Amino acid sequence: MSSSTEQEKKNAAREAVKLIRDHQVVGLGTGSTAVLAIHEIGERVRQGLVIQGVPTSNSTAALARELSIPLVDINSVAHIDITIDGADEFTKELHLIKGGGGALLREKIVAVKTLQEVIIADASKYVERLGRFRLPVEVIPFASGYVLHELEKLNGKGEVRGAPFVTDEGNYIIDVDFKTIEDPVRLSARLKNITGVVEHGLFTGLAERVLMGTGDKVQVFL
Ligand code: ABF
Repeated sequence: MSSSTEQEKKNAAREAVKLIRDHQVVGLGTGSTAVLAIHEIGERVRQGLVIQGVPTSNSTAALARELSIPLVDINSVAHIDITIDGADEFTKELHLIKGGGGALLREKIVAVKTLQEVIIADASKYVERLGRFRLPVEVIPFASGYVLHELEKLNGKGEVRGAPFVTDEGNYIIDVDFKTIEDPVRLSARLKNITGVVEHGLFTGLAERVLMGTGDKVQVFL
């Protein structure tokens, strides 16, 4: 990764963490950009910030524990005040593709419980139309063959990830090439209708803002 991309991620992460207030429940994202934010949060906790963290993956939970960020079980809180998470692609409509890191299901569960979902990204993640990045779809292993076939009917060319890769919930991920995704909202509904699909990486109407590092600045998309 170029140093400028790394700096763009760091700048976005830093601006996002400034939004966190004392006594909030904070969703902790997955991926390299979110990791930078979690390190920043760890520093603020060391300086006295009082929060309860809700991790979006086992790897994020392990990092949070390493940084002594207090964690709380998601099922013991009514809502999450703010979440800081990454994305693989985003548009100016705040439509996202997430799940490159394999954590989309828990990321979406955290997102739907979150009052302020803040996405952080470097400039390479901005696209006019979603689809350059293959869409991750989480499926029950028993249904993977059937889902691959149903995806083809939607003009999606799917490939089961890894050897296969298994998610924190023990499911498979199918990465789907839809070329360009013109209507993410419509495709979201059609994907959720396929028996055996647990969740997918299209996040529409969930992000409150995107903070994009670009050069030495941070651009806010609302
Ligand atoms: C997570 O971070 C995932 O949803 C997304 O796939 C990934 C992006 O990773 P990175 O920040 O390393 O580009 O939020």
